[in-house]
Amino acid sequence: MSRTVFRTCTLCEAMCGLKFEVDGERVLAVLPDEEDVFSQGFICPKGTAIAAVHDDPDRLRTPMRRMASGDFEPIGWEEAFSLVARRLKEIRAQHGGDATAVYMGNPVAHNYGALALRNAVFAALGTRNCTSAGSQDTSPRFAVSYYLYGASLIVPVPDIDHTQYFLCVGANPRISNGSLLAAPDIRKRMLAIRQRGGRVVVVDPRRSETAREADEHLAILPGGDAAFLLSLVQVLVAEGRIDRAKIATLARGWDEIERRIAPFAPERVEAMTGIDAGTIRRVAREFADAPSSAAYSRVGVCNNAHGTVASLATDLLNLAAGRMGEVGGSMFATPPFDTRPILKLTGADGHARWHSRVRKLPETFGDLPASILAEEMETPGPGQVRALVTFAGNPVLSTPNGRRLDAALELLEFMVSIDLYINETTRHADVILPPAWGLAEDHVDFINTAVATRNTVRWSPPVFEKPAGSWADWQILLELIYRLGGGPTGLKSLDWLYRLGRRVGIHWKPESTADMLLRLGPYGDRFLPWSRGLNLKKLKRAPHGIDLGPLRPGVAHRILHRDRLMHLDVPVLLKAIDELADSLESAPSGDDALLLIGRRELRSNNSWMHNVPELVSGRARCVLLVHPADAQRAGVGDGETAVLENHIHTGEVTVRISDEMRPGVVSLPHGWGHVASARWQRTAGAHAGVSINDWTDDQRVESVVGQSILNGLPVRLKAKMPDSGDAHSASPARAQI
Ligand SMILES: Nc1nc2c(c(=O)[nH]1)N[C@H]1C(S)=C(S)[C@@H](COP(=O)(O)OP(=O)(O)OC[C@H]3O[C@@H](n4cnc5c(=O)[nH]c(N)nc54)[C@H](O)[C@@H]3O)O[C@H]1N2
Ligand SMILES: Nc1nc2c(c(=O)[nH]1)N[C@H]1C(S)=C(S)[C@@H](COP(=O)(O)OP(=O)(O)OC[C@H]3O[C@@H](n4cnc5c(=O)[nH]c(N)nc54)[C@H](O)[C@@H]3O)O[C@H]1N2
Ligand code: SF4
Ligand SMILES: [Mo]
Repeated sequence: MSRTVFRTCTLCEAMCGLKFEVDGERVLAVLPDEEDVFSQGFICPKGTAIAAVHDDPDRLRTPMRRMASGDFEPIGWEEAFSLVARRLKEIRAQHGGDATAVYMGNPVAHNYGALALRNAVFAALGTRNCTSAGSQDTSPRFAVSYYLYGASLIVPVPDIDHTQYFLCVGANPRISNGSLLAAPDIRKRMLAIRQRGGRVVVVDPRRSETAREADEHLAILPGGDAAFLLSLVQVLVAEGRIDRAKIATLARGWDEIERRIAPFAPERVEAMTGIDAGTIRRVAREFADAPSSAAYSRVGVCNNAHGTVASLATDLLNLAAGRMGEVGGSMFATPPFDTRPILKLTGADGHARWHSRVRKLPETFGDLPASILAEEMETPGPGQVRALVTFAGNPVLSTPNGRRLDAALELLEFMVSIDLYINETTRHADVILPPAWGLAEDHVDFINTAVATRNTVRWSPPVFEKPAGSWADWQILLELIYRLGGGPTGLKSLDWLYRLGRRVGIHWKPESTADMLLRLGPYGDRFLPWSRGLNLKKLKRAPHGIDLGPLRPGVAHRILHRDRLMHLDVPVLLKAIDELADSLESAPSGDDALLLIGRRELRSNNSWMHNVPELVSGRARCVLLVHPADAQRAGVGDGETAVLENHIHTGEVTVRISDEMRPGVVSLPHGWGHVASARWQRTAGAHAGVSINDWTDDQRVESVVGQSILNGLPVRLKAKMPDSGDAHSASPARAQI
């Protein structure tokens, strides 16, 4: 008998409501949930493809152990857990906690059980060598938020549903469906801005899908955004368009900013931005004169040179133009789960409280930059990384100089991965522990509701019952934590209680944490039986979610600093502005060099889901977009295989000639390069593509947070000579344990 289950999509930040038609263990259809309070019937092709991941025969269903041949054999859960716990404990006893590193990938952000245990994992391992996808996409934003507002997760959201002027910098929400901007069907929302007489301006070296539908596209030079945004602020200051009294009610330290940005006159940033001074002045005036306006910058800016200053400058522009906390401006969500107190309690939040051993790069929000992994494994000495735990990540494809990491993983004494697939990274693991995965789990969103364009909350039940004998992600993590001597909070003062409880059959569940956060949050019942506020039980009775209203105006209500002001007088940020001012005249590229940037494709989800036939069928997507003039200079034609080279790597790419590129800039999507995992993911292997991170440089990091610089990398493009190019060779297998 078929049944219907409503569930939020966990693949990206848009949180679309899905409607699953299910018969037994089979998904008959995945449709949009027309009644979802947030997405109101929108979904993208990836949402539908969830069913194919569920049915994928290549998805792992039992723990796997790597053999000396490099192939895998299935093993039982008890054997797997005891092997993993024994090896991790041995390495900790012999070499200390920091000898084990952790990498947590993007899907953790959509996995509340794993998020709740994140710090407990680090504490149980006793390591500070924690890394994540954050250093490829968000660390600059987190650090800026931490300093300005007092918590990394306080991120302003452009109020796109009410704005009359949307300045979108280094983001392609038409394809990505927004990042740190949860807004399903962004295309419709952007069209609506134009329909109500507003203006959309997109700043991107490529005329992206989003730029194509904007009023104006500014083809900036890669890495020019920080200078561009500060120059807009400088124009507002120089033209006397600043309301200092108003700013003083919201922020402290504005004077320092004004002094620091004086060098960023439009004429002086032309070389770095590739945008003429007249245009910069005009955009600044338009932004200030519009009835409402919101500036937003994202991944193309964050994972670039000066990503922290650019993220800061985005907020400064909104503040300078009087748009901070205003309807139609840059606002703050009031999320139902207020995680800030927990993050404070567990010491998870902060910046530069410790540094990496080899390169001394700082921690951000508890994570070190992932680009340290290879060198920490290769460099001998106390604290050398000898073991790795990966959770839902694929750093060989997603972090810079992936091939170096690919080789370094073979130096490890032990590696365990918690993942659905054998991929380019997990193929190195001694043991892979596969979760029963999302559809067999309940779900609430802990993070993305904090960056949504409207306040909502929704509970998702599992679509299927968890198969007997299978483990959820959080159960796997918790089992490992207990076996390593820890507990679910990561705090010694509390964990002994949970350990005691477990012995008498009382178990920690992420659901209880969700219930507590909801009840203590801004809409909660505070545990008062007569309250009309929310608790999980009430939430479960609303299958399409509960609408909690529009974003609330004002800034102070979200700031954690005691004085409720934005703090702009932050030495590390001010110094970074000064350093940028000193480098304004330096040209970003060499003579014959092209600058390589990345992109996302609609039917792609970072490095995974390429094993879903519907998502990889048709025209090849892993192609290098090259401007016609650059292609002609290199002597390469459309559809041809050419050679891309730089100081890190030389390899082949398929060229697509396109005038959507700024001349001198070429674009390759990330997350491809599946030759090494073709044995285990057959469809992905047949559409392998190449990894952009074979060319990116792990030593090239932004100065404040050590964020990977993944965009704007100098490369040379050449026609293919007979015999050139290479293949992704499989690394030798580590000895069996
Ligand atoms: N050059 C360049 N590199 C980039 C980027 C770029 O723009 N340019 N973007 C960066 C960005 S923004 C990100 S977020 C990273 C992403 O890179 P990563 O975070 O390293 O990983 P993903 O490619 O998202 O792979 C996710 C893995 O999790 C597994 N998985 C999926 N769902 C689950 C689950 O529920 N449980 C478990 N245990 N596993 C699961 C999948 O099988 C897959 O192996 O890439 C970054 N890399
Ligand atoms: N379809 C799809 N959706 C996704 C994902 C996916 O893989 N596929 N991944 C999800 C994840 S993990 C994230 S973090 C979000 C990211 O979502 P977004 O932040 O929207 O990131 P991208 O789509 O990579 O768009 C970045 C844009 O920046 C441009 N760019 C590159 N360099 C520069 C530069 O120097 N300056 C400027 N101004 N622009 C530059 C690129 O050309 C590109 O158009 O998307 C999420 N959604
Ligand atoms: S836009 Fe994102 S959340 Fe919505 S269906 Fe697609 S992948 Fe899922
Ligand atoms: Mo990301």
